Amino acid sequence: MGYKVAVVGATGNVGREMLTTLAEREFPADEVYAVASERSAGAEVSFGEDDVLKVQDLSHFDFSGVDIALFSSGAKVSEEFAPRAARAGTVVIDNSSHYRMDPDVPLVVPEVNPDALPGYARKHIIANPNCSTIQLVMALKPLHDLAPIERVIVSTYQSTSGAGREAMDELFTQTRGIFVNDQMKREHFTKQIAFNVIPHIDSFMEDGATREEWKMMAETKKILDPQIRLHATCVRVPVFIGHAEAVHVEFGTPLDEDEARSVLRKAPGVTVVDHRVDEGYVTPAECAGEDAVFISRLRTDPTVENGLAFWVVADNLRKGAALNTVQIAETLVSAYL
Ligand code: 11C
Repeated sequence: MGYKVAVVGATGNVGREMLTTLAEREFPADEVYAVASERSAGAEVSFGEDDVLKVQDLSHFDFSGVDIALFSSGAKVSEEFAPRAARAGTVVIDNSSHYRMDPDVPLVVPEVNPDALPGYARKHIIANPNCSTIQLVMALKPLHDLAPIERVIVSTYQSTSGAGREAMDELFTQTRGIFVNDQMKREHFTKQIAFNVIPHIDSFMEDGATREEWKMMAETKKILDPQIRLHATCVRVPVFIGHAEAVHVEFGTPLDEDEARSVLRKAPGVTVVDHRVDEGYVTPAECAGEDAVFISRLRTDPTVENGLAFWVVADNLRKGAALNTVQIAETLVSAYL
């Protein structure tokens, strides 16, 4: 039997990628509905190579009979409509930040904490982590199984697609504008993004961290281990797709660098590309469109006891969002629905 699947936020960066991923991976769906705000209702979106879906208005969409809904319309929409869908019997897999820290909602990366998934039964909602958290925990989990992680310092280099399609357009327009001497327009970013980097993603919190930095800390603890201490600096860079992170880890027991490399090579969903030569590492330009989380530049950090440093890169719209959501749906239908 096939499932009825709705993609809410179907016209956005992640929503479109969700439709592509469902089609590419041949998710066992009888029906796929594209749903979005009233503004986008009636528009058409591609599903796979040949199909086109007409976008339906979320405020009038009837979730009864829909088995799974993948939400990617932002926290406010999820807050209002995910419980509505859940009451209709739909299991919601939510890509927004709204339910991630709810103790009754599992926060899942299938390769890392699939055991959390049955918790969906409490609210009929499963949360998909933030993109920058997903690629980080994919790298940390195999290492944490080898030697306990005590502390992580991470600096991110996040692409503009994380902020939406219009933010990508802003990078394009500003870059072009600089060459043709046009007036610089800023709408989505707090500073010029073309030929610049901005140490500010999401809103500021009282302690000086940004919410993006707080999310990386809180979500890593929830997914992996509440004992891990993590401090992040999140930076927006003038890249269209692909988030990169420089990660420094301190372990509670010694960890051999070669053993770490070998364990990461065997980890599901992870690809190690680590040659100490020109081009022997992965950058966002190469990871765009790829499913794997790539690890490069692995080396001992001699400045702390049991320290390891590495570089991790992933397509933030795929493993960081749409792919992880679809993988959750796949695990759900194979084991629980
Ligand atoms: C960014 N990581 O790159 C964000 C996008 O909490 O789901 C995803 C925000 C979230 O801007």
